Amino acid sequence: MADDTKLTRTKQLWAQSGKFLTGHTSRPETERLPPGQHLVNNWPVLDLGQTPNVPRERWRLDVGGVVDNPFSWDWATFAAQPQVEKTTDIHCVTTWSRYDNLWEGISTHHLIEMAQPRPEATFVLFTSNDGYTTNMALSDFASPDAMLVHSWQGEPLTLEHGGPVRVVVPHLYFWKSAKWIRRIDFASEDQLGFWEVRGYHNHADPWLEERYS
Ligand SMILES: Nc1nc2c(c(=O)[nH]1)N[C@H]1C(S)=C(S)[C@@H](COP(=O)(O)O)O[C@H]1N2
Ligand SMILES: [Mo]
Repeated sequence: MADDTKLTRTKQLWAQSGKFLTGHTSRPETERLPPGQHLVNNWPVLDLGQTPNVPRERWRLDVGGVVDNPFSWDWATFAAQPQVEKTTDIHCVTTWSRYDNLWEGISTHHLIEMAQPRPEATFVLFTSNDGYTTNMALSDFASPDAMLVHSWQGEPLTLEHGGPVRVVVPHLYFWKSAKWIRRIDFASEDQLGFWEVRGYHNHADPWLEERYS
């Protein structure tokens, strides 16, 4: 189609992902806790038990797959991208939720605009420095609240929570938010990640209790 320019494609993606924003912001405070969840004030640590210690000086992020502009960022290049701050809630499938987490980093909108995914790119696979993987639809990754973060509550993200840089996709259960992110691949086909092949739900919407498949 003549109007299938890169700009049109990107705009369509934003329009698709706008539905998440609408659902989120219109929810009243009394309905803030998803079904089956309880509120915590601490921030539990959950992972496979392998904490990869990659300092900022040696950190790299590779972005590739079916994109027009694959790239590899070091820390300085990542830090030079437009920075945003957002406050969002965490919902873990193990039933704890934590409100009002202040994140600082880059929006996934910006990363997607830099990478220029091709029209056939409809899925994203995340690979982390501990070998962990997780997957989602590109429309979920493009949610307006989704970020790659380096700071939490104004302090550098600690190693145990995925520092130097982790993914945060707050409208999905937290296992979809990869700690210690190493690479992001855009793909035309869905590839299940670590927990998704072990029976966790492929989509993971806490409001629909999409815990296990
Ligand atoms: N790289 C990596 N990312 C990961 C995990 C992991 O084991 N490795 N665990 C996931 C799970 S199951 C959860 S609940 C959250 C926990 O993040 P937190 O330890 O910062 O609370 O990280 C997710 N991201
Ligand atoms: Mo989890």
